[in-house]
Amino acid sequence: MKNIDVFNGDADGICALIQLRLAHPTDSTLITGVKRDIQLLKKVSAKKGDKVTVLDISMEKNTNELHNLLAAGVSVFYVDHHIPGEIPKHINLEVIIDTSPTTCTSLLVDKYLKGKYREWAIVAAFGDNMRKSALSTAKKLLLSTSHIEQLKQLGISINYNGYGSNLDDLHFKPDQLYLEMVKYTSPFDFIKDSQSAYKKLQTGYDNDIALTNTLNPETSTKNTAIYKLPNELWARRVSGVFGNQLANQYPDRAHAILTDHPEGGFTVSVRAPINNLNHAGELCSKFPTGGGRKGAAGINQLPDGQVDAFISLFNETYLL
Ligand SMILES: [Mn+2]
Repeated sequence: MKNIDVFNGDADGICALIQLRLAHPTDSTLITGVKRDIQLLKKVSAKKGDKVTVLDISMEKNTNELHNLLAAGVSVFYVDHHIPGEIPKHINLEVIIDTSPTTCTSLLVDKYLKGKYREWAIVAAFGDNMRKSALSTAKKLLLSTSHIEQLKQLGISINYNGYGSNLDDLHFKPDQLYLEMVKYTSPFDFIKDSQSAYKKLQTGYDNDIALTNTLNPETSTKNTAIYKLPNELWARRVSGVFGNQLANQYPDRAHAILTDHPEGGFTVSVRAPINNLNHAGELCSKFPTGGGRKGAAGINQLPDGQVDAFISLFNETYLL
């Protein structure tokens, strides 16, 4: 019997698996990718009796492969917070899915494990830019403001590390980062350890985010702003966290960040206004390679010819 862990390469996916594997250590095959590489079940080869754990990737985008695994006699444990589509009913499928905009996969795992590795769940909630949920969870642990700030910085930098067109854009491959961090039962030990990956992660984030200071929106209204980022490595890496930063800075405004896609067109990140976490997933799902959650979503490759259509739909959606 083989264990296969399939997880999104962002903070939420990685911290969800850290919690599960600290609680239930086991040898497993790791399958992950850049944050936008979500059709991960395609990469799974499993047979009857194997156990696949799936974290923080949309079931809707993996539905055929999920059906195939179940039909082959594989057991699947699925935890996620993206719009799932139709959830199959199967004796070998255990599902924890909650699409509420105030929860993320790591918070769902935290609940499942009854708070056993809660600090890692807080890191993830900050990574997914769910500040309110992160803070209310941190309150339960009676953490000091400066400790909360450390978990927040870590969450933001792990999330930052997941962005890029391909694995070569990233400072750390997500599976490497997972293996490095799962050695620490507490994220504070990872942060404190001068030999850990933390410093490189933090420096990379600081450098890239500093470069966004000079950017101006391509278009903006009272309710929306659209940024186009230059076709550079730093811009591909920082696009997601830059969107979160704008969302936090202008909580009543919706944001879209467009970066050049290497094969043409654009990669799009959408952030709903923090004060109205709605419609982002729906909006992006109207485009063939789009999807996501109510508060945060994206389009993997928006063809040049559909940019205008996207911009008008985006403005229409959030002018309401
Ligand atoms: Mn997530």
